[in-house]
Formats: sequence, structure tokens, C-alpha cells
Amino acid sequence: MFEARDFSARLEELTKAHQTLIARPNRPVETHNGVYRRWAHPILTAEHTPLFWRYDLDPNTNPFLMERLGINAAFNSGALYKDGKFLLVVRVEGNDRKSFFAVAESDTGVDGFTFWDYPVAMPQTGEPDTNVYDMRLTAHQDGWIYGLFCTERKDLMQPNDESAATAQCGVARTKDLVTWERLPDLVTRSGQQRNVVLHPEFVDGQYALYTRPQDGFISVGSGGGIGWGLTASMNPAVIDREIVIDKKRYHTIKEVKNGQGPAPIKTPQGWLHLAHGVRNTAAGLRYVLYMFMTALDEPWRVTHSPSGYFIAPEGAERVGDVSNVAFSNGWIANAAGEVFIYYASSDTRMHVATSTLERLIDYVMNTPSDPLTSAGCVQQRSELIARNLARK
Ligand code: M1P
Repeated sequence: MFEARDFSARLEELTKAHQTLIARPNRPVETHNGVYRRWAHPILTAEHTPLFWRYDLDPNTNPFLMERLGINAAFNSGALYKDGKFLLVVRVEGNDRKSFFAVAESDTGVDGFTFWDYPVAMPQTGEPDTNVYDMRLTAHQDGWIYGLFCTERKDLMQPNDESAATAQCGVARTKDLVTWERLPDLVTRSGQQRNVVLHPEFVDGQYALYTRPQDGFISVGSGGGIGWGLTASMNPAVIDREIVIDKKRYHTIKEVKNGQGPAPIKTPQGWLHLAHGVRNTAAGLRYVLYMFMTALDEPWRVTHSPSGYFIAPEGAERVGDVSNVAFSNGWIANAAGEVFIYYASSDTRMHVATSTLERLIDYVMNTPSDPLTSAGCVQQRSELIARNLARK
């Protein structure tokens, strides 16, 4: 049964627990692989959302202080550093399964993330969104901050299947993450789109987008791979020609599908990319993160492609609403060359891992690529072993 507590005592208890959670200092995990360090605590969870989003705090209408509008998850966040704050545009999902965007800010980038009072009121197009998620933020050369996200609607071609959906790329822009101007959805020749990301600079005087063409909602079919296309305007954004620059490939971490993560980071050596790759297993799909680099003057041309995954779900990260998923659509590189990699685990919570540009460039440029066969991998590893043993 319930403990006999009055409304105000229970509210005080809830408030204290919430404040303690938000104020909990984070710390880097001791062991690391030299490439990045994970931090011990998730930086955002459903429990981090304000109590006043979830509870009716009026004792007259909610005498039992019940949670009225529960939050199920906080994950897949876009990221931006602005005016001295680390800002995440978080995919928050209610118990009703609908996602929405909400901004959380932190002074440190690794802890203290606090949600702004109100979620983002995203304007609609003529075809309202049923569900929106996974915003990629790009501070573009044109002066706007763009948010590209997935807009999901019922698939009207399959009227008898209530689970049939279509995915397209929604486009919005802002100067402050508070007021958003909604632009028309991206138009491409592909049936559906998800994981679309705006490149931060003009290319040949045009806006450049990383795309993820797909035939179906979950299955990419003959599509898949990270695509690339140019559009003269973002209002509307129309891509006539889409090329695949990073293909899905048999018996790799991206054999089923892949998708660009956040917008790439410019470095003197090339554009650093973070992406997710998906493979099939007897237990379902497994999502991991991987990196690659493209040429500075030709951001569509892959120059370096380290083998295997960069981050895979580990320990408690492996379990959640959609288990065995690591997903990232946000990272921040600061002026000191530190990189904050924001990733979600199992469609449930947000984490941070930190590295430096120097280390990530070294990782991407000097990690050998995937030999694609067991024999090739044995040879590659044996060469490493031989070099190391020769040093003894
Ligand atoms: O459930 C795992 C991920 O599935 C989708 O990613 P993709 O389009 O690559 O399959 C997205 O719905 C993403 O939000 C989710 O984390």
C-alpha cells in the first residue's frame, strides 16, 4: 500500500530527488581505449524532465500527486554550443509514444543538463506531422541554425495497417532555438528519407545535404547508405540528384543500413564524420557508431574509413526500449579542441563520451580499414602482432 504522506511532503520528496539527480556530478570512467572516454552517468533520462511536465501540481485537481503525463525516454539529441552553453535538442518521448523536441542546457557539457521550461513548439507544414524526432542541428554559413529531423506520418497507401508509416525530412530554422520557422519538407526522388543532415558550408554555392534514401519505413530496401545531394535553396530544399557516398556492405557493421550522425566537424585534415551502422543478429538489429573522414574540398569523397565500430552499446547501455542500440545525432567541438560526443543508448537515455580532435583525427586516419574477410582480418591482426612482438 501507499505510505501515508500528505501532498506537500510528497512533493518535497519528489523535488529533492529531482534536484539531486540534476546536480549529480559526472566523472569520466577510469578505463578507456585511448580514443575517447565514456562518462559514468547518463546525462539525460526521462527522470531529468521537470516535474511540472509530468505532474499536475495542484492539490485540488491531483490530491494523490499522481503523474498525469509520464515521460518514457529522453534520447537522440542534436547538439550546439552557443553563448557559453552546451545545448541539446533532445528527442523526448511521452508515455503516449509521441516524440517532441526540448532543449536542455549545461555549463560543463558533461553534467547539470537542465531542460528549458517549455518544449519546442514546432510549427507545422500543410501536412501535419504525427511524430517528429532525431534533430540534427547545423549552424550554417548562411547565419541560420537549421534543424533537420524526421517527420513521420501514417502511410496512406496502406490504410489497413495501423503500424505503416512514412518518414521524410522535416526542415526548420532558428536563431535562438526558441522560435522556429518551419520550411517545406525536403523533396528528393527517394521514396522515404531519414537521418538527413545539412552540411555547414555552401558547396559550389549550394546547400549540401547528407541523406539516407530508403524504400520503406524500417527497411531501406534498395536504398540505404549515406547519400549526398545539393539544393539551391532550403526554402524549399529540393535534391534532384542523390549519390550514395558511404554504402551499406555485406558482413560489416553497416550491412543492413547506415546513416549520418551529426553534421561533420571541419579539421585541417578533412571533415570528420560520425555515423551509425546497423547489422542483423538473431536477437534483432544492432546499432553501433562509426567514423569516417571526407575531403575538405569535396565533402562527398570518403578519404579514410577506419574498420569496425567506434562506439557500441556497452553494459547497461545495451538494454532499453529498443535494445542493443547506440545512436548519435549530436557532438560539439570546442575552441580547445575537446570533442563532446552525445550518444543515446537503446532509444532510452543520453550519454556523453569525450575526446579531442587530435585523437579523433589520429583514430580516423591511422586505424586500418575493414579487410572484409576473416582471412584478411587474420592477416591484418598478425601483422600488428608481429610488429609488436618484434619490439620485445
Ligand atoms: O531504433 C533505433 C533507431 O532507428 C531509426 O534509425 P534508422 O533510421 O537508421 O533505422 C531511428 O528511428 C532512430 O531514432 C532510432 O534510434
